[in-house]
Formats: sequence, structure tokens, C-alpha cells
Amino acid sequence: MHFVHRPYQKGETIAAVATPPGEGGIAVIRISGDKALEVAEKIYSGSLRSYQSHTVHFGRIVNLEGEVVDEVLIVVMKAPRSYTGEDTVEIHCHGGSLITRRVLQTALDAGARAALPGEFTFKAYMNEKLDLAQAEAVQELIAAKNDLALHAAENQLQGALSQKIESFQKELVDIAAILEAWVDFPEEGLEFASFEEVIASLQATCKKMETLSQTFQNGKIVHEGLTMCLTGAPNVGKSSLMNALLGKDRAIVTPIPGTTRDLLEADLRMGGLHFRLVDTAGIRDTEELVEQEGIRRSHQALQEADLVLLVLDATRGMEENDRELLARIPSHKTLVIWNKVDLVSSHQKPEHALEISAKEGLGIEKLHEAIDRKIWRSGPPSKEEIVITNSRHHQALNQAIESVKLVIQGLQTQVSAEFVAADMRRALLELGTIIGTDISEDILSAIFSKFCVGK
Ligand SMILES: Nc1nc2c(ncn2[C@@H]2O[C@H](COP(=O)(O)OP(=O)(O)O)[C@@H](O)[C@H]2O)c(=O)[nH]1
Ligand SMILES: [Mg+2]
Repeated sequence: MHFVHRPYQKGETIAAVATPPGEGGIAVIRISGDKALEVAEKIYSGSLRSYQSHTVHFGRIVNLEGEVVDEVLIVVMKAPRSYTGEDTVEIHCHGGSLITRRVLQTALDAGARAALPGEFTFKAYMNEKLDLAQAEAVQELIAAKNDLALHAAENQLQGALSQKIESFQKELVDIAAILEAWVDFPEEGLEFASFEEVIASLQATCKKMETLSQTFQNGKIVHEGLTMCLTGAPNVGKSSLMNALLGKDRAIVTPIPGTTRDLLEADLRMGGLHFRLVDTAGIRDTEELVEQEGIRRSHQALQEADLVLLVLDATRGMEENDRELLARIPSHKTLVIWNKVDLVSSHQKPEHALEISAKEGLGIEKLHEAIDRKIWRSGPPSKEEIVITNSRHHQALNQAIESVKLVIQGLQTQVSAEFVAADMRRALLELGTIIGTDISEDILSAIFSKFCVGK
């Protein structure tokens, strides 16, 4: 669905169902804006405006024709002590889809406007209850599918990312002030700070920004999960390993080489992460047309995978084809698996290869650990670590880094001060877009339109 831009307006009174569609014990209808109390009073049996802020009351919703729509609990939260920073009323009605829609319609009839996607959070942002990165964290908190994603969103909502970005801004602004002093008072310029000092502190800030930017790799894993591909010669036990990892008979296993000819995919949850597991046709030279196409797809899947498990047959050892394959896949994403150890007594296994028996389920636990180590090259993010999870933030941060590098270069090669100043401004602007201090209306509506209605 494409979101038609219509400016979100501060103050305007909006209403939406804040709970998910479908049947439930209760549903919550949220009304926010300058006229929230007025609208709610029109449709509510009690004298709402006399209620103290942050109190809950029992009453009835009555439509403009005077018919009772539902018995409800109503919560009044007066500005500025609400999520949006405006007067807010929440109506807890019965959770049927029809009754919920009727209560909402009654609020709309009484003068509220149907809320746009994310408009409550937009109001919170406009009223400075949250900055932009925090507002985006609300969405990520709701969408979080694992503990790591949840921690990252919580940290971001608490303002940890924003503080970090602000600290970069502060450091750059301090340096910008020195640069300006140099331009304005070229004679005494060096009294403010030495040239080397300025370059050193720019480099230090740049380094910190790069460290933050690199966390995006982990952020992506946490959010989107990984694709893990099984490869190797025919009959080495790829499909058996697929089944062992999944804990069920997903792939067909036979002693006949060339059994798997198409890509076979399955979802796997492991260590809190989401994996797309891909079983492939065994790699070999073949005249068989279907198998050839299968092998072509295998190669493609290997390219696209985040992680590759190269399976070797312990009874056959490492063969020429395996060596070729191993040389072709980048080592940082490859784990070598020494399968069928139940059949051999003496091991001629390559160094680093992991011993397993897919058939007997031996070594699978160790394999899990090895996968974990491979994914988090420098350990999984800790609960407190600030991780960039949003590609918009990642892009803006990288642009800022590029601009800071240009500033450093400019100073070192003594380009004109205006150019250096322009690059510095660009860096600050890019950082500003992350927390929403410098952002266009179009980008704002693009961000909030991805939210759900009622949030
Ligand atoms: N003994 C033993 N046999 C295995 C093991 N893994 C796979 N096999 C057998 O090897 C044959 C080929 O297995 P399959 O998973 O279809 O291999 P693929 O062609 O690589 O997918 C089947 O007969 C499996 O039962 C294992 O760990 N131990
Ligand atoms: Mg197979």
C-alpha cells in the first residue's frame, strides 16, 4: 500500500483502534488531540472533564442517537503527561471486531479524525516526547522477534543511540568552532588549538562513528536473520544434516546420489535467531539436465548465503571436487563438516572440520556452537550494547563519516576553509537526520507511514 502524503498536524484530534484486529477480551480505542476530552465527553455517560488525569472510570459509550454502544473503562491522561504529549483518552471496550469498529465510529462521528499510520507516535515526536530514533524504536520494539532485537529496541527507545549521536555532534561542533576561529582570526588561530590536535580529535570522533556503524552487521543479523546453505558432493549427507538441524524429516534422504535436485528451504530458529536453511543438489559433473540446473542453482545459493556448511563424507575423505568448492566460497562464511563419523574408526579429517553424524545426531550441539561463533565474529551484542539496526540510520551515519573524512583530508591538503566548513555542516546534518533535528517532511511521512494505525 502506498501512503498518500497528507501532513500530520499537531493538535488535531485523532482516533484509532490501538489493539490488533480480531477478537479479544478487550480492545483499546485511543483518542488524542486538543479536543480529545470534548470528543470523549460527547459519547461517554459520565462527566469526563471532571476526572483527574491518569484515573480509570467505568461507564458507557453512547452514540449521537443516544443508543448505548458498549460498557467500557475509560482512562483520561491530560497533556502533557501522555504518550503523545496531548490530551489523550483511552477507551477499553469489549474486544469484538464489530463492537470495536462501532466505538471507533462513534468517536469519529463526535468529531475525531481517523488517525494515519503512526500518527500517535508522530505527535509524540512533534511534541518532543521522543526524538526520531526513539520514535522508530517504538516500531522496532513492537516488531521484535527475539531477545536481541528487543534489547536493541529498548536501548534505542531509552535514548542510548540518540545520546551517542548527540555526543558525536557535540564533538564535531566543538571542532567546527575552532575551525571558524581560524577563518575569522587567521593570525592568532593557532592559539585556539594546534593543527595536529584538531586532526587527532576529528580522527578520534570518526573512529567512534565507524565503530558504531560496524554494529549494523550484527543489527541486521538480529533483525533479518541469516541464510545458511548446505553444500558438498552428492550423498555426503546434506539432506540428512538438514533434517537433523530441523529435528524433522523435511528433506528426502536416500543412498542414491543426486536425490536432491532442487533447492529446498526451511525456517529454523536457533539461539534466538532466525535462519533460512537451504539444502542443495550435490555438486558433481553430470549429463543429466535437471540435475545440471539444480547444480547451477546450488552455486547461486552459495553466493547469496550468509553462511555455508560444506559437508564432507568421512568414509571418502576430502576429494578434488571438495577442494575446488572450498576454494570458491569465502572462508569467513564457511564451516567444514566431517559427516558420517559413526562409520569410521580412524579419522583423516581436515583441520577445523567438525565431526558429526547426521544420521545418529552426533555432534549437532557442537555444530550449533560453531555456527554461533562464526556469526558473531566478535561475540554477540551484549544487552547494553548500542547496535544500529535501522538502515536509514546506517546510511546517514556512513554519510557523516564520509564527510568527516573529507574534512580531515581538506585540512591536511589545506583546501579552502569554505569547503572544509561545508563538509563539516554536511556531517552534522546527516547526524541530525538520525535523531530528527534536520529532516524533511517527506522523509518524516515516509518513516511514520510504515507504522501501524493506532501506534
Ligand atoms: N551412517 C551414516 N549414514 C549417513 C549419515 N548421513 C547421511 N547418511 C546416509 O548417506 C546417504 C545419503 O544421505 P543424504 O542426506 O541423502 O545425502 P545428500 O545427497 O548429501 O543429501 C543416505 O543413505 C543417508 O542415510 C551419517 O551420519 N551416518
Ligand atoms: Mg540431498
